Amino acid sequence: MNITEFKDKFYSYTYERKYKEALSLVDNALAERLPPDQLITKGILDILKKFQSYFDEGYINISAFQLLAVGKIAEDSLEKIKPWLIKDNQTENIKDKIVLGTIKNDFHGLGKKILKLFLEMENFEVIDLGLDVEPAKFVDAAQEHDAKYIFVSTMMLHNIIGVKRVGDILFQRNLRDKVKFFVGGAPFNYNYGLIEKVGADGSAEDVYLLMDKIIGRVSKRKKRFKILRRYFKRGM
Ligand code: B12
Repeated sequence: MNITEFKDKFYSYTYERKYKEALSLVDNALAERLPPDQLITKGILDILKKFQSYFDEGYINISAFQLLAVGKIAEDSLEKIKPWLIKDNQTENIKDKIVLGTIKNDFHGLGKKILKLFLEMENFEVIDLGLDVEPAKFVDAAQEHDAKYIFVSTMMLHNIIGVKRVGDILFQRNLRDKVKFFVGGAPFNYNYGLIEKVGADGSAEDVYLLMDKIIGRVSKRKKRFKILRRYFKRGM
């Protein structure tokens, strides 16, 4: 099996809500030594984006129930792939600490899960606060663990107020220069202006762009492509 075949089959199984088949497809792909990071970035992430666009653009009638099934299959597949993502270089020093979570009232956990996997792969220490996190808790955790970054994820526009609150609390506690505040998720991907409005230092549409920002590791070709895509998106 190659990655395209994996993607096609994974799409059919998720679309038809065939949980067991999708999960054993992941097992087979891993057994056949398909690169685990590509199973995520070129497989599962692409499929999620496909469902995302169906939902956003109303191409086909996708129910919340269907999305729940897609979410469950994707989450459990990621868990299966996780142990295969262990870095070759285990001796590399642990990088900075990152406090990560979704903001209060937000239960969209897939993006956060993917970020955590890739950040840990890059040897960052991730303090995962989970879903539905009060704004102050992000700052409390950053102080407690002496974290360099706070990463707040949200998929819903009306939760932006909670995200801004994190920035405000950082400011009130005189931590604004000490802690880097990153935000991400659908609202920021659709409207870049919101990044500044919530007082964040930055955002990223996906894990590659994020890694580029925090450790500067992305190929020049990929970077040019992303910049172009971003340019056209802004123009729309
Ligand atoms: C799947 C999905 C669900 C699933 C979630 C499953 C799960 N386990 O997470 C279920 C069915 C449960 C769900 C529920 C709901 N959903 Co929903 N959902 C989606 C959908 C289709 C895809 C989201 C997703 O998982 N994408 C895949 C992941 C991998 O991508 P991602 O999260 O964007 O993450 C990537 C980047 O954004 C970035 N990133 C993410 N976070 C961060 C953080 C930082 C710091 C950085 C740097 C980067 C970063 O990196 C990630 C990896 O590449 C979106 C559509 C959309 N446009 O996003 C709607 C969407 C987010 N949902 C929406 C809504 C309205 C809801 C519900 C309220 C529906 C309802 N009426 O019940 C509930 C809300 C539940 C709640 N309170 O949280 C709306 C929100 C609209 C708004 N007002 O903003 C959307 C936009 C759909 C729409 N167009 O209307 N949903």
